[in-house]
Amino acid sequence: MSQTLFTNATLATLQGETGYGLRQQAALLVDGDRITWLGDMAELPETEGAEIVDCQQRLLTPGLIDCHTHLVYGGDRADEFELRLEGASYAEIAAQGGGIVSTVNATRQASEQQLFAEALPRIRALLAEGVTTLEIKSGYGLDTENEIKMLRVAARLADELGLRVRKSFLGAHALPAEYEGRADEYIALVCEEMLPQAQHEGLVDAVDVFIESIAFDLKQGERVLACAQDLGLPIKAHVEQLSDLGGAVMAARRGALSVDHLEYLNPEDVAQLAASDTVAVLLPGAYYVLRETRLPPIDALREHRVAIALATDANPGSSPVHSLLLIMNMACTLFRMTPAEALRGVTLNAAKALGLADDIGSLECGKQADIVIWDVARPAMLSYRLGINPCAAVMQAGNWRDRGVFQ
Ligand code: DI6
Ligand code: FE
Repeated sequence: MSQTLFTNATLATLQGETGYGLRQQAALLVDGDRITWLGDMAELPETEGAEIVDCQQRLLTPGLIDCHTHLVYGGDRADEFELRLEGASYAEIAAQGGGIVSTVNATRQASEQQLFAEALPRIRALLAEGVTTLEIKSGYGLDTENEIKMLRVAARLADELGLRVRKSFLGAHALPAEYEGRADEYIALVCEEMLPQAQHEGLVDAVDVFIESIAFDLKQGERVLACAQDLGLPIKAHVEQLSDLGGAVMAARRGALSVDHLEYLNPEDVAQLAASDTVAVLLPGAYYVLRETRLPPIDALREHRVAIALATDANPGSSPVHSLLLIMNMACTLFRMTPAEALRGVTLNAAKALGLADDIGSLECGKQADIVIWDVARPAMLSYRLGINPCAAVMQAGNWRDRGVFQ
């Protein structure tokens, strides 16, 4: 099995309860697909035949993880961007048959091949900045055939790009037009047909639901999550994005992997999140694009030591954002998070949000060798600058995905 020894590195290991877990003048050994040793340059292990990569004090981090995306879809919604700039709100556009439902029409019309081709440049943008794992949701098909089509595209993207992809079934994302006035019937279809079939085809790693005034109410949302749990699947939920319906507490009580968005989460409910292992996934891209002014309860989340992850929420409506580095900057600038919290949010805590923290998310012996080498000396540089990509090379599961400067 091939070995790679990274020498003269600065490591942001993310080990420890807070901070970067920084090690200067360090080295790291990869054996096969795993990290097998890391320590000081003064204590290099014996390695015979290992490829030596002199990092020249560059920063190494775990591969970045985008734990919430809607990257597979048809069409675009630039027209709605213009409408919002003229004063229409996201909820008004949705109520008039635009929004998610308009992407559903475009997605239903697209072939699997078209969806794949349209998703590629979006994914490549993420990969160029060191993403090694990402989550992709369905939710723009809203019928059995088209939800499964979306999830197949996600699986194919993983195969062809050699990426780790987690597929979330989001059949309860919006009410399709043909079920107008019959939301409970649609939820029954989701639970009894769509989800079991998608799972039967091996296409579901977790189940998500949108609990919101423009989507499904708390009871309908809980029904979907309960069905998912009956099938043995992990759950998560879009909650408290535009209003407070109590979705976060309900999902956390059920042991959800994550609750996502949270701008309207009542700070007094955060203690109930802290009682679970549920991760708070914040999505500053949607906050920014929708020009939201209400901040998620960051101080309360911090105080109660709830793990906070960050993601792009990449989607054609509320967050046409394809840069995790930009998201880290937004988390600092808009949400007043620290650069260390931002890095934890796209590595270790994002791994937790996907239920993968035993395997990825930090530089630690035994974990997958998903490693990014950055052309910077200090980790705060990753959050600080906008519009520069300092990714110098990427290793995924012990294989060079992009040797970059180490040709
Ligand atoms: N919240 C979001 O931010 C995305 N879905 C959701 O439930 C937006 C999806 C879209 O506007 O197409
Ligand atoms: Fe989303």
